[in-house]
Order: sequence, then structure tokens, then C-alpha cells
Amino acid sequence: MSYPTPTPDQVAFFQRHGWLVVQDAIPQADLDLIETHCQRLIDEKESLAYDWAWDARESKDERTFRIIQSRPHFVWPEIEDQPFRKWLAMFGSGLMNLQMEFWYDQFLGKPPGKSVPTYWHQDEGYWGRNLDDKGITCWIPLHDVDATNGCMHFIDGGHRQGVLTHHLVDGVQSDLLTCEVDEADMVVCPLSRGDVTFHHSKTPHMTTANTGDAYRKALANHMQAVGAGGEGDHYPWKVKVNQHTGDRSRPGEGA
Ligand SMILES: O=C(O)CCC(=O)C(=O)O
Repeated sequence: MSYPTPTPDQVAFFQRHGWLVVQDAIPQADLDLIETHCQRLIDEKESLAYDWAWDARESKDERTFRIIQSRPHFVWPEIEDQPFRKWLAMFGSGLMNLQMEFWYDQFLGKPPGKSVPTYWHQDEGYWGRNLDDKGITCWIPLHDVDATNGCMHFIDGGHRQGVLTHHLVDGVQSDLLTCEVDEADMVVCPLSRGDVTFHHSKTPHMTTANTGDAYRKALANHMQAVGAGGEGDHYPWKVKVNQHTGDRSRPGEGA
């Protein structure tokens, strides 16, 4: 199996809706490799990961890791040479009609029984005005997903409605943000292993809590337009939390 190129129909769908499901995009053997390395991020989460939904009642040493947030690169530097990495930028460029480059990734693991949703947000809400219409994300689940174990949900066409006001999530002391959306336009995207989603950096999206009996494991790959310069010119709600030192800062203050 080889990696697909975007068809004109897929490009038109993405531009209209702000999201796309690509079936059978990633070969199973490549997913096996990604999954093997990401397992270490789960096993050694205390030293290798943040808790993206760090409960405000927990000290740093007591974090329950309701959403494990880490980078495969920490345990697998060769990830940057993997075929799927090159494919992401090619496919994302086609969808955005812009030259896109890989920017950064996040492994997001939701433990069975004690996770929370990754609440509604737009990626630009985190990244700032610098990435205005210049980002795209490819979300790769490492197993079958549906609404019971944390699949992607999108607001259809939401990429055309500007950046919504975000705020920190009550009871959480990490940088997790959320915004209010009209769920009348919500699309739920169950996927089989090998399928992926792409979404525009302004598309509101969320994943549900994992109520299944195994870890929900996914790799989110963020791309930016070549020359965009990364995050910056932050919105006022943006907070940076360093979970190694406990430092909190507000880069968006005064924006
Ligand atoms: O996997 C998740 O829980 C959320 C991923 C996400 O929000 C993203 O890829 O932008």
C-alpha cells in the first residue's frame, strides 16, 4: 500500500467543510511502529509527559494524567525520517492550497476510566494570530475510535467563522482551553485503524473522554505554512504552563 495523494474532491470538501476523513491512509505496519514507541510515553509518563488536563486539586507529583501529552521524538528521534511525516506535509499542502511544513506533533493518550474530553477548541486559539489561516492538523488514531473512546468531532464549516473566544477549563491547572460552539453543526468522525482526519487551524474540534477499557492513543501532527514563523501574537486567554518547573506565564497578556 502506498500513501494517497489528495483528489480534487477531497480538496474541495476540505475547503468547504474545514475537515476531512482520509480512509486507509497509513499502512498498518507504520502504525505498529508508531504505537510501539508511543507506548514508552505512557509507561514513563511521569518523566516524559505532561498531563494536559491536570486536575487543579493535584500536586505535580500526584498528577493522574487524564490526558497524557508528550512527543514521540523524545524516545524516537528517527520519527522525522518516517514516510508518514513526509506524506502529511504533501497531503496538507494539497488541502490548504499552500506550501505546508511539519511543525510539531503531540501524542495524546487517554487512560481507560479516568480521562476527560479534549474540550471544544480551535488550534489557532492556542497558536495566536501569527497562524491566521496558516495551519492544518492531521490526527492519527492508533486503533479504531468512536465516540465512546475519544474520536474526533468537528463543527462543520467552522473554519469560516473566525476565532472564537476561548477560556481556561474550570478545575484544570494545565494550559487546556475551550470555547463555546453551536453543536447543531457537529460532525462525529469514528475511524478505523489506518484512517486519519485533517482539520483547518480555525475548525472547532473536540474529542470525547475515553469510556472504553483500553488506552485511547492518538498522534496529532500540526503543520504550518512555510515561512509562517510558528506561534505568536497570542490571544489574551493563552497560558503557558511548564509542568517540570510549575511555572505559569501569560504570553497573551495585554494583547
Ligand atoms: O486527541 C485529542 O484528544 C485531541 C487532539 C486535538 O485537539 C488536535 O489534534 O488538535
